[in-house]
Amino acid sequence: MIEDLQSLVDEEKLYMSRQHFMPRSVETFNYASYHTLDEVYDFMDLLVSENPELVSKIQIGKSYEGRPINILKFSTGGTNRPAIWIDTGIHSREWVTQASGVWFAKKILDGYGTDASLTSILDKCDIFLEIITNPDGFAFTHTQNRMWRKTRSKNSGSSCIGVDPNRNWDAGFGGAGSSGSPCTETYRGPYANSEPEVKAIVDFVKGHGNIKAFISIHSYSQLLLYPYGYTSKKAADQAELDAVAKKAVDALASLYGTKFRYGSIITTIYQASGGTIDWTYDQGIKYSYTFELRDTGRYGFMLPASQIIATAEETWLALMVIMEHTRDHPY
Ligand code: BHK
Ligand code: ZN
Repeated sequence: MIEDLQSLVDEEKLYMSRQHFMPRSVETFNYASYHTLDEVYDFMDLLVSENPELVSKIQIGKSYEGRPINILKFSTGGTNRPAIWIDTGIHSREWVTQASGVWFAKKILDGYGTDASLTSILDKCDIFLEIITNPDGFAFTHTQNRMWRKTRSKNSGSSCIGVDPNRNWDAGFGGAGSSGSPCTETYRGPYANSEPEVKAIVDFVKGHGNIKAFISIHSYSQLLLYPYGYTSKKAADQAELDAVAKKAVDALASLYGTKFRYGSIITTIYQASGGTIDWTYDQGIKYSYTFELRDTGRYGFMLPASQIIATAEETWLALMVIMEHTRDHPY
């Protein structure tokens, strides 16, 4: 098993080393490869410099180790329009999610003015895209440990590093389905929002006040989940969330036949407290969803780069269903 992981890590490194050239434009960027943090940050700058009328970059905070936390804003005008949020890579080892995030950025760019549905979404709503939600963890997966999931903050009284950023939100914080032990993968942290990577989003969401859909993208397991994870209480909007999820997974499967299960977090996987979308839902963001992208375990977090584009393409169809529903159901 360890030998198998090591050979996959080596293969992935070798493949990436052949793709490590600085693209001159978003046209020549290699969307079919995994990229380092610097490469993705350079991609964001290229995207903005080539398309300043549609895309801007906002630094919403700094990571524990001082890296900028950047989001892309896609906007065709207006003031504080209803907005759709998409984040990828809050768990750093889930590389197909950040790679899909890059692909989504290109898809949004190309689709505005050519794809009627996306154009109508962007004529009413802004889209915020946070591709590297955990920059310290992501850098660490490239340099030290490909399987790193958490942040990289120091824990007082322990030599173990990091907090699970999907247990650190102020929604049932500290409850069942999270750990109080710093050495575990689901360590919740000393208090809610202790992680600057989480606090940056919390401050942005509260400051914005008009985010209507919040989609947090993980891998793997092929699931589309909605609240709650911290309680077995049903979300007030369960029927609507479930109907939209069914439509979204059907759209996803229509491309390559990839099957996603869907349902509430607690009934579909397990109880988990302090999770992202439970917090956003309790803030009043009705269309709060989490995806778990490919695969179901054959490669897991080591999904081959050859599957990046197909994964992003099929996920995009599901995202469009959620975004269209958001556009058509103002609240
Ligand atoms: C998703 C949403 C909310 C709470 C938990 C989950 C499952 C997720 C996790 O945090 O335990 C599984 C995971 O990272 C793999 O992406
Ligand atoms: Zn995850």
